[in-house]
This record gives sequence, structure tokens and C-alpha cells, in this order.
Amino acid sequence: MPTVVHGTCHHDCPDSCGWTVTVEDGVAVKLRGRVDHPYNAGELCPKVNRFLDRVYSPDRILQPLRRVGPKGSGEFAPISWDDALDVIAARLHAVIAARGPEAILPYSDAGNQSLLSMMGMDGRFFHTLGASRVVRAICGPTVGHGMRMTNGTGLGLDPLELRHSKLIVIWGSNTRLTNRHLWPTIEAARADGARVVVIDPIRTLTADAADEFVQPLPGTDIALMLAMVHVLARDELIDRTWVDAHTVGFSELVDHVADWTPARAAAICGVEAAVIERLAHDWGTIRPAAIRTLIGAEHHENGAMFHRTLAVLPALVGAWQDRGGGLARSVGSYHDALIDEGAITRLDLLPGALPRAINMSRLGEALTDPAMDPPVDALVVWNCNPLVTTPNAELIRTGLARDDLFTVVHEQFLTDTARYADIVLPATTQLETTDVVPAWGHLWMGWNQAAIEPLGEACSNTELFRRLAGAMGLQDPALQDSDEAILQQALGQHVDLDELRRVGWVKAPYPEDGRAWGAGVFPTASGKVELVSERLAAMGQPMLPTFVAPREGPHGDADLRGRFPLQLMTPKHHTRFLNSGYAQLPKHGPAEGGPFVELDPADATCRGLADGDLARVWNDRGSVTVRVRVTDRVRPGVVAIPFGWWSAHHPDGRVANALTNDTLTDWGGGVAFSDTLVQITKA
Ligand SMILES: Nc1nc2c(c(=O)[nH]1)N[C@H]1C(S)=C(S)[C@@H](COP(=O)(O)OP(=O)(O)OC[C@H]3O[C@@H](n4cnc5c(=O)[nH]c(N)nc54)[C@H](O)[C@@H]3O)O[C@H]1N2
Ligand SMILES: Nc1nc2c(c(=O)[nH]1)N[C@H]1C(S)=C(S)[C@@H](COP(=O)(O)OP(=O)(O)OC[C@H]3O[C@@H](n4cnc5c(=O)[nH]c(N)nc54)[C@H](O)[C@@H]3O)O[C@H]1N2
Ligand code: SF4
Ligand SMILES: [Mo]
Repeated sequence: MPTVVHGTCHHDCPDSCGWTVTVEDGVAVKLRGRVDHPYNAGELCPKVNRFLDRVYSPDRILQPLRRVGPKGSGEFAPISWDDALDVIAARLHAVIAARGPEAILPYSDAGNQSLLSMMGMDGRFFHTLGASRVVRAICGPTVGHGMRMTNGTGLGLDPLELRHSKLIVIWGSNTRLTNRHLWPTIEAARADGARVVVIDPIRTLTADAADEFVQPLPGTDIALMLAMVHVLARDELIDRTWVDAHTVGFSELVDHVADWTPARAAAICGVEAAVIERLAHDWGTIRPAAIRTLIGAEHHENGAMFHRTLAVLPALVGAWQDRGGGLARSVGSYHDALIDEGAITRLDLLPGALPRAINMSRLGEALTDPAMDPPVDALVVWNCNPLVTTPNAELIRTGLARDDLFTVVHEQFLTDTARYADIVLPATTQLETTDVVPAWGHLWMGWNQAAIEPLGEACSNTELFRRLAGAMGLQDPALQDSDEAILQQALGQHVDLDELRRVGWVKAPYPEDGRAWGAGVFPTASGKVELVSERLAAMGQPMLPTFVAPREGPHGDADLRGRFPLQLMTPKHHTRFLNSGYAQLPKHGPAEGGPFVELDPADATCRGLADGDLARVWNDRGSVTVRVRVTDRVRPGVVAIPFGWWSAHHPDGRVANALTNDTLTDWGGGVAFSDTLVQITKA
């Protein structure tokens, strides 16, 4: 008799879709979107429609492996779990004895973003040791920290509230690709008369579907925003009643933008002054008006300032007072109200002072900089694939190749990163573990019921750290808590777990009238929207929204620009990948056509490049060989290599992130991989 089990997608994707798995004789035979799910309503996506191919892929790692060839060669031999744990425990003890626990770097992200999988037991384990901490800020915190400087909070609109908007400005997000289940809401608003504007340096799928597409040069939008403020003030399109009551610094802001004319901004961002005028007029006259942003625009040196400035626009027109007005970004923080994070991660287990924190985007530096004290001697990686997904990837490769570095990778597949491990441990998939998934694109926290037993010898992330704690002789009982106990500790105060398991989701609290900040009272020091910010001044940042040209951008360093005249974007561009995930699977990677660089006909012609040619794309960090696609999706001077393909897919074994910039953002701890200059020549 087949059974039906309900679950929730674990991918690092805003949609956190509900799914239904049919199981026969212990084997999952069918996986479909859950029809009654309040967000995805039965639909998944081209990646996860074939999730069973992934779960049952012949390439899954199903037993522990130890390296027998050179690092990176991918030569491994099976080893038992007991032996693997002994090797790891002995080596970690030796590293601690020689250099102290900070020489151990735990490195992970949101490959499985479920609560237990992302933070269930690893924090407890590494805190007990006193290991270094990794700053997980490659995706999202910069947006939140940027917006917080204006509004005192990263909390904005529930994106489903866009249903009530009449003007929707999608600013730096590729909704139809990256957040596809939000698109029906936007279409429904449009059917009711909403105007949809997309602002993006690339003419994306989403831009194709918009009423208006505005294409600034990458990293220059702040100039565009300042000119919009200039026009709003000049043409008296400000909601003065709301602004006087609910903001501070309005007159300073108006003075500050006095010389930010549309003509001045046009020269910086490459958008015609008339377009800026119209955009400002639409923003100042159509209500309710909302902005939708997600992650893409934070990946610049001025990424936090981008979002701090973006958050000024809704305030000036009083947008927050309308249902469907305001700014919608990740809503992950609304789920925090249901989660007692401290009870999961247990910082109190630390033996001493807070250990050093290493930014995940600087992994290459952390592994290779002789000034690291102590150096990183042991690296434990799970839930991510940094050699493909993290900037300045060749520096990471140099680090991973170090003979004196001991690397453990817990994975489902032999990723580029796993190939450099000394020990690879097999990880379960979402079908094999019970967990809870807090979403960041909507407000429903989902239950995931394990549908099948772990395949082979795979184990979950929590089980991995329970085993490691046991092997290392760590005694605190918290290190052996069951998954159920941890869920109870994490959610028990706020969520009825039995109800969550039975229904499949619980909704995070959000204001009932749909308006995130309808009363106009904000959690800043002043209680108002801070157009001028003392907090920023205290951080050494400009108090007022300010455009600073990224060094490696269209108005940056002249010498760099002379040598590398093209700006490289590396967006998520494929329907069948989730970051680097799926690139290796036969029905995903090949279907996406292999790695390519998109460039404008003029940039191609002057380099003697035609469609299909092999080109070398290079800068001081590295060089990557890819096929040319001549396109009008990017403007002259801008090129794009969608990221995610693995080394094996590239003729010379180097991936898009070999080229990208690992400079951190202005604040918020993010990284500027979209401020990357390159040159292209025929290969
Ligand atoms: N199919 C698919 N879906 C995914 C993913 C995937 O890999 N594949 N990844 C998931 C993850 S981890 C995330 S974080 C989300 C990300 O979701 P999004 O933020 O929507 O996606 P990105 O491609 O990172 O960036 C969105 C857009 O920002 C634009 N952008 C970059 N710089 C600038 C700028 O200076 N100004 C403006 N205006 N726009 C700019 C890029 O050109 C890009 O089109 O998607 C998730 N969903
Ligand atoms: N150039 C460029 N680089 C980017 C981006 C970009 O737009 N351009 N986007 C950035 C963004 S927004 C993000 S979020 C990062 C994402 O970077 P990563 O987190 O490295 O993303 P993935 O490639 O999805 O890698 C997740 C890995 O986790 C594994 N995994 C899945 N489930 C589990 C599990 O339960 N346990 C364990 N142990 N492993 C599991 C998967 O097999 C997969 O290999 O990439 C960033 N890098
Ligand atoms: S990857 Fe995203 S869109 Fe696809 S099933 Fe998972 S949550 Fe839904
Ligand atoms: Mo992300």
C-alpha cells in the first residue's frame, strides 16, 4: 500500500514549497507540490520536480570516504563511520592541542535551510570546543542591515501584500526565476491595474514581463534613487503630513539632494534623465506603491547603502500607511518570533570568551593569509559548496590544496569542495530527515516529515555532530539531545509542534491589517524613519544617503578600468539550478547549456567574438574559459556569466567565482561579487 507523506522543500530559496511524497515499500516513487499549501498551491519548480532523481542519483555519496589521491583529484576509498570519526576526533584534538580551538573553522551556509539542518547541533558542538565562528553573511544580512539604518528594522511588507499595490517596483530581484511563486500575486495585482517596473542591469525574465524596464549600470542605483528624491522634493510629490510626523532629517535630505539632478544621475547610472523623471513621478503619484527587492543588489561595495537609501523612498511618499505600500524584502525575520535561537545554538557552552569570527566570503584569505593567528588548520564544511559559490574561488582552491590543512566535508555529492576533503561524510536529503523549515519569502513555517529511511550510511547534520561529539569525548548532555528535543527547545514556547506536524505549517505573526508599519512608528532611536542617521555616523558612514562608486565598477579605479573594461555580473540565471546544486545532474546542468558569457553585440564584435566561440574571461584573480552568447540582455560594457557550474563543466576547470571580488560590503558583512571587472579575448 503506498503511503503519502507531507514535507517542505529545504532549498535556499524564498518559496519553501510544501510537497507530497508517495512512498511504496520504503521507496519514494512520486514527489509533487502540495495542492493545499497556502503559498505554492501545488506547484514546485523545474529543479525540484525532479528531486527524486537527486535523492536516488547513482552519484550520491552513501558511505564515508577517505582521501587516497592528491587533494582535488577526487580519489577516495570507503572507510567505516567508526574509523572516520576516530580519524576526525584524533586530528581535531591534535589541532586544539597544538594551536588552540580557534584553529578549527566550521564552515556552512543554507544548503539545507531547515532549522535543525542549518543550526540544530553544529553550534553546540563547535561552541563546546571554542572553535572559530563563521559569519554567514553571503546572502541577506546586508539588505537587512541596510534597511535597519533607515527604519530601525529589516522587517518590511509580507510580499503577498503586493496584491494590493498599484505600483510595484521590482528593484534588483529576478522574481520569475528566483521567487517564482510570488509571480502570480504580481500578475493578480496587475490584472487589477498595477503597473510593474523592473530595475536591473540585466534584462531578465522578469524584466521581459514588466510594463517598464529600467537598466542602470551595476552598482550605480543609489545615484538614481537620489535623483528620484530630488524630483520628488522639487515637484512637491512628498507626503508632507506623513513625513513631518514620522521621519527625521527631511530638510537635511532635501538640501543634500539639491544638486542630484536627473541629468547628473543619468551620467552615472546610464539611465536617461527623462526616465528618472517619470519613475519619480510615478513613485510620487501612484498609490499604493511598493518596492520588491531580494538579494541581488546587495552584492556591491555599497550594498548596504543601496538598501538604506531604497528604504527612504517609501517614507517620502507616505507609502507605509497604505495597504500594499512600502518595501518587501526577505521576511525570514518574522519567523524569529517563533524561534528561540539561543536555546538551539547555546552560546553558553563556550568555554571562554567569544572566539574570533571569520567572514565566510573571505574563505580564501582565511586559508592562505600568513597573518592568520592561529592559522586555520582544520576546516569542517557542510551545507555549502564554497569552491563554486564563494568569491575569489581560486584563492580558496589554493587554501584547500594546503597539505597541512585537515578538511572534512559532509555532503550528498562529491562537489568541487568535497574533492579537496581528507574525509567526506555522507549527508541525507530532505526526504530522509524530519525537520522544520522557516521560510524567508513568505510567513508559513513548514513541517518536513521524513518520507524514507536514510539511504546507505547517510546521516543528517544534527546526527553528524552528535556522533562527532561522542567520538571526541565531549560530555555535555546537550550534545546528545534528540532532534525532537531540540525542536521542543527551539519552538516549544511559541508553536504547538503536534499541530504543526498535523497541519504542515504555522504562520509567523504579521499585522492583521496587512500594513507592516501602518501606524508610522518605527523601532529606531527616534521612533521615526531616519532619513539622517546618527547610528551611521557613529559607524563612520555618511549620515545621509550617499552614492559612493564601487572601486571595481563603472566609475571606480581608472587603472583597473583601463585594464579590465567590462563589468562582470554572475547572477542566478537558470531555472534548473539552485546555486551550484543540480549542475551535476544529467537532466539539469546539460539542459542549461553549459557555462557561457553573455555580451552585447558591440562588445563582441570589437573583440572578434561571435556566438558559440570559446572566450577567455580574465582579471587579476583568475581566468575562465566559456562559450560566447551574443545578446541584448546586457548593455555595452556589462557582461554576465551565470554562476553555478562546477569545475568539471569548464574547459579549464575554473568557475565563474574564480573572477569575482571578495571585498566586503560597506556594512552588514556581505560581499561585492558583482563589482568585478574583467577583460575578454578569444580563447
Ligand atoms: N532558480 C533559482 N532560484 C533561486 C536560486 C537559484 O540559484 N536558482 N537561488 C536562491 C537564492 S540563494 C537567493 S539569495 C535568491 C536570490 O534572488 P534574487 O535576489 O532575485 O536573485 P539574484 O540573481 O541574486 O539577483 C537579482 C537581480 O539583481 C540584479 N542586480 C545585481 N546588481 C544590481 C544592481 O546594482 N542594481 C540593480 N538594480 N540590480 C542588480 C541582478 O542582475 C539580478 O537579476 O534566489 C533563490 N532562488
Ligand atoms: N558569483 C556568484 N556567487 C554567488 C551568488 C551569485 O549570485 N553569484 N549567490 C550567492 C548566494 S545568494 C548564496 S545563498 C550562496 C549559496 O552557496 P552554497 O550554500 O554553497 O550553495 P549550494 O551550491 O546550493 O550548496 C549547497 C550544498 O549543500 C548541500 N546540501 C544540501 N542539503 C544538505 C544537507 O542536509 N546536509 C549537508 N551536509 N549538505 C547539504 C548540497 O548538496 C550542496 O552541495 O552562493 C553565493 N554565491
Ligand atoms: S527550490 Fe524553491 S521553488 Fe523549487 S520547490 Fe524548492 S522552494 Fe519551491
Ligand atoms: Mo542566497
